[in-house]
Amino acid sequence: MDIKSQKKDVLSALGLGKLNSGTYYGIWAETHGRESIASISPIDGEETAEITLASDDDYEKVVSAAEESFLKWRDIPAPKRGSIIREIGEELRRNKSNLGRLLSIEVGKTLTEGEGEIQEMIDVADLAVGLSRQLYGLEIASERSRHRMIEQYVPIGPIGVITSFNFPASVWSWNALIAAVCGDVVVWKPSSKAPLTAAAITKVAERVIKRLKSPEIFFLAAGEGKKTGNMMAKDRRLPLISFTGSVPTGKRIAEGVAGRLGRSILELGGNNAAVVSDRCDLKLAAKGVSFGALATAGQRCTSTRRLILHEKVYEQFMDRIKDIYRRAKIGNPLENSVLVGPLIDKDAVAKFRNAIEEARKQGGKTIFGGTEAEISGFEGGNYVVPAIVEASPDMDIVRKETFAPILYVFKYRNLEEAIRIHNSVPQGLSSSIFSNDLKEVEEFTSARGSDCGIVNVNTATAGAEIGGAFGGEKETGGGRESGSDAWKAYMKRQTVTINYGNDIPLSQDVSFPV
Ligand code: UN1
Repeated sequence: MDIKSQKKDVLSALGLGKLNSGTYYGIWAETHGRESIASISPIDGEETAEITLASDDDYEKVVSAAEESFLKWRDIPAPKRGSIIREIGEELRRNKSNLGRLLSIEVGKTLTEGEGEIQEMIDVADLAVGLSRQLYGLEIASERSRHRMIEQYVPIGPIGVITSFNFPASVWSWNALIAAVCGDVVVWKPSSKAPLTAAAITKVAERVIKRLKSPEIFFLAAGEGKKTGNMMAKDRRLPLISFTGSVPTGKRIAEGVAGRLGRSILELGGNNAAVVSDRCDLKLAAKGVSFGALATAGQRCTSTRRLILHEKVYEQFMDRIKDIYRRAKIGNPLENSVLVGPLIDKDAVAKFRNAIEEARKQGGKTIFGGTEAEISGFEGGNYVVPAIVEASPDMDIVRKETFAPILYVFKYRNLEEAIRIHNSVPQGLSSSIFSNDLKEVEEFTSARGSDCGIVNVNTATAGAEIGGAFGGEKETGGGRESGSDAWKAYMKRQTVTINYGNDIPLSQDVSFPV
């Protein structure tokens, strides 16, 4: 089927049309008379459909409705909230293939990655359902007689979630589905580069909510990027803002939130490296490094951007990597044989080219790719040939995250040097070591090793499971989302002291003789 027909099919299967509303607050705002943005597929450079932008007035309606709904939603016992999320998970399961296809069309992922992202949402839904019966606090021994001291977690309010184009579905779910079982409702501002996926997901959730007559939980305000982002950052009615995106935008959002002493969860850029030791399974490492560097055409925050390679295996390993790169088919990501789809837009292609040029000026040598790719039948798409650049770790361009498939390679002699190079960038999201040497593995995963939030051994920097807490250190922003105890960030922690005696004994033996 050609891409035009696929677009048509998938839109109708998901209840979307050529013009869709980008504002949902229990009802969808009218599309008539509103400004709109187009969802342009990077596969062919053609519009798939349009979404109306949420105006200031729409935003107000969304946040007011969210405030009201929060009061109802937080009153529902958490396990019952979980059972509503379970139904949403089921509805996602039923729509997995269409949602995955729409996502691939909208952002250019391969179909397996598009569907994988919907699977990630389903996994988060399952996790959230279990969690809904496990939102536990503590009891702490009180020093005062007939006093009981407990720590409990209560819902925090309507929260704001701002997502990026590269994971337009799952990152929302890491926040939204977990926050929902915690008793929060969610105002979502999706990336202006992926608004259709957001509308489709909101529709899936809406169906379940209406069928179960639940209070509204998931709100949508697909407003103009910077403006709506800033409004949310400054909005006191949203006690928590979770932002995923670039470091500069993250700083702006964090400042806005901090200005009102709100809370933020930041998941910003990565500059992830893989250390490949001379004591590893080179075949496995080559697979891991190339998946990390090529998946989503290098547009993951977990993409492998730097390869720190032991000098003894340098030639051998590079031959393997180049061979994989040569064989990796670039093109229409809806075709099964394709491994590398397009970049999100023309601007991303320009940034890719600039980075290659900068690297050259700074002394780097491109030994593979680095050019634009023409794909016959898809001339309007944004295709590039993934690049491998021999570089030096202190080059300025290497210290920056370029959201494109560029792999910088350096040589190292001993692990200490590898770790030094590894930790020398401002970002701290994900990392990998490929080694079968216990001492090296332990060193890399110790406090003296990787300084990232995510540390992998013999597996790729990209492709984290949802069960772990996801996020990174340094300029990556310090937030944690999805698994482990990340749920605590979506709740207020309260220390509760209950005196059931007949007097008021004071702590620290303070006396107050009245
Ligand atoms: C992102 O790029 O923002 O670990 C998230 C991974 C995916 C998530 C990436 N599960 O690569």
